[in-house]
Amino acid sequence: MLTIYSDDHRLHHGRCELIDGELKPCFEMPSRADHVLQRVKDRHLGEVREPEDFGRAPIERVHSKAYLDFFASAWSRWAAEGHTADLLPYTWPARTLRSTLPTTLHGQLGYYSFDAGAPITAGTWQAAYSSAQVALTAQRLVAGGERVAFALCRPPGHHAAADVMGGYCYLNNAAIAAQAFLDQGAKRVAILDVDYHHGNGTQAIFYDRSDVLFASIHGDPSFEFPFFLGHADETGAGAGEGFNLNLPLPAGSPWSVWGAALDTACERIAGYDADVVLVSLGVDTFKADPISQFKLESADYLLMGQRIARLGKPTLFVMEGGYAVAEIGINAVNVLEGFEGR
Ligand code: SS9
Ligand code: ZN
Repeated sequence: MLTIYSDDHRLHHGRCELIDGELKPCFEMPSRADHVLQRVKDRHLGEVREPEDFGRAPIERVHSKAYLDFFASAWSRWAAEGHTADLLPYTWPARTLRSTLPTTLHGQLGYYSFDAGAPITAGTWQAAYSSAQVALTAQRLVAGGERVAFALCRPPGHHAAADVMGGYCYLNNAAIAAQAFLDQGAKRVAILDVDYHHGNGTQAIFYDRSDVLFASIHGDPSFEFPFFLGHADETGAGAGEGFNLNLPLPAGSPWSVWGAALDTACERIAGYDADVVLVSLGVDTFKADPISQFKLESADYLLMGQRIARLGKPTLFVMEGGYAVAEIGINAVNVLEGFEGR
């Protein structure tokens, strides 16, 4: 299968995140994408191509213009104030406060984010923009008749909502690609989010719509990030009622539990009559992931790919999380090899 990849991901390299009261190096680091790309090449998965540039218009189909303008200009505003450190928020409009847009950079950063896990550096906008173009380029290939394509996106996207960044995510690559399928004539898109964390951004973007089915298997938000979305009783709203499926699982879940949830998600997707299946491919379900609590083995990712292939649909894989850097390539490419029946 074709892989779409851009070196621009390197332009985003956050310095640190807050872990247990200390600033530690970001888990979401450039070498993640390098390892996945290397494994794609080592396993001769197929050709690797640069993304095309479809501009801002397809991104504006998902994200608000005000949010994009803020994100694109945030670093230059920060630098103009004389700063060189990463730009990180520290105040959010939580309960009892008002969501009114402030005038200052830090106030606006709090308004447009939900956690302190998405640092803005000098190259973050360009990296996130290119990551979205990677997804859009792979999307075009599948829309044009390819059975499958792999968008090797970095930074990831599934925690980003229409006008909110967080959880290492800025632009929702999967949602942007899903909307592009619809805008090019697809009637129904199924998104299967297999990342360890609930894809709160993707769910929020499509929650009141029936043209996108969102199904997610993840650490139960009662104990796991993002904590405030991803429960089983979130089934969609209005026209979207019945088109959102959350399958939260307990800490320690191995393949026997995870694979059963995948069967449930796939059965729902099979009943949806989707034109295309988009997979938010996070491999932080791995037993050695440093920030996660599931127990999947590397060989399990082959089974994951095989099960997804049995849906028999044109499929777009979009890279999300995975922080056991040494094994991220093996695990991600195992899903793709399993899909191809290798
Ligand atoms: C761990 C903090 C986790 C966010 C994780 C985002 C995962 C994106 N102490 N912070 S796939
Ligand atoms: Zn994750």
